[in-house]
Amino acid sequence: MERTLIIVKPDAVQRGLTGEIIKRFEQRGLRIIGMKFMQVSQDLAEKHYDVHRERPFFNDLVSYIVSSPVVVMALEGTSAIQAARGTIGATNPAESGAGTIRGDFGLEIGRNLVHGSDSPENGEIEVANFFTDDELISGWNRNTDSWIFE
Ligand code: IDP
Ligand code: MG
Repeated sequence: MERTLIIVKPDAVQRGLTGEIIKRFEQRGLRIIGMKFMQVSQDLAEKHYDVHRERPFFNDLVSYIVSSPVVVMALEGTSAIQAARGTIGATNPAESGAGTIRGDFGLEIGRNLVHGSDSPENGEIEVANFFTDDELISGWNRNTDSWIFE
């Protein structure tokens, strides 16, 4: 089982797309192990995007993620990283295929609606950055699990 951190970014929450976005991960088969509505702090934003610190868009990226509340989810599943990133689409919504979240709802890279972790290692790190252990319910079972996980 892999873990991925999903952030429904400020633009998606403001546009009333939270439910639509959660639905897509849920129907993909990923199991929710944590979820909350929160305001990301400047410190947490800088930590989350630390790998992009030297990029020219870093300040805009941090301003964007702290600009308004977000919904964060920790999801678990086989190939959770790859599956979630497929559901999300390419970084630039203009290059993202129809049927993906960014391809269906976005136009610009700086308003691309959703974050998903890019590797199993980063999934673990990012989930731990956003959730305390007691906010996570790992290892619970859905009655449908055997119809989703072989
Ligand atoms: P990802 O979200 O698809 O994993 P990353 O390369 O990790 O993409 O970039 C993190 C976020 O930074 C993107 O989701 C996007 O919001 C923003 N971003 C990435 N590249 C650019 C850029 O060239 N200009 C402006 N914003 C960018
Ligand atoms: Mg990334």
